[in-house]
Amino acid sequence: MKKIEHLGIAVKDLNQASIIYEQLLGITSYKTEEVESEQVITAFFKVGESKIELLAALSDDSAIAKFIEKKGEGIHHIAFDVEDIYSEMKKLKEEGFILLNEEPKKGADHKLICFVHPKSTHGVLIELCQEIK
Ligand code: CMX
Repeated sequence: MKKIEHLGIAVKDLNQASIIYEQLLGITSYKTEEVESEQVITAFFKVGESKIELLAALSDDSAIAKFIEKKGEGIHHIAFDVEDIYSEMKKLKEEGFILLNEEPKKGADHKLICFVHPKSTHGVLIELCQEIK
């Protein structure tokens, strides 16, 4: 794992939350992107080397809708930048971590991603992400 790539924050209303985060961080979002496969719309903010990803649900089936219903708005996941997602997934699986995808899938912001179940990481949803070059 190279570094924390971003923190994902689940929000109810992306526009309202973006305004607040623009005020807080003193910058504007550099990208808004829908990820159809995850049923989310995202807004990204760059803070130094790190990023904040605001996530809002596009449907009631979305993981974000379920998360907000159960826990309310807040930090949803921590994403780590990895050099080689395939070898990282293989290593974590062998070590007993519960991966939520058998294969990496395409996520927002030009990334291949894989999630690790919060039950195997003391209650924190972890995302592995590798830049698609
Ligand atoms: N962080 C910590 N715990 C979480 C969580 C999260 N983000 N989401 C769910 N949980 C907890 C639930 O509260 C529940 O805990 P308890 O058993 O103590 O009540 C437990 O995980 C439920 O696990 P589950 O029944 O296996 O599954 P859920 O239907 O609640 O789904 C999860 C949880 C993580 C498997 C699902 O949300 C998932 O597959 N996530 C990966 C995909 C995703 O999150 N996509 C949206 C972001 C996409 C993007 O970043 O672009």
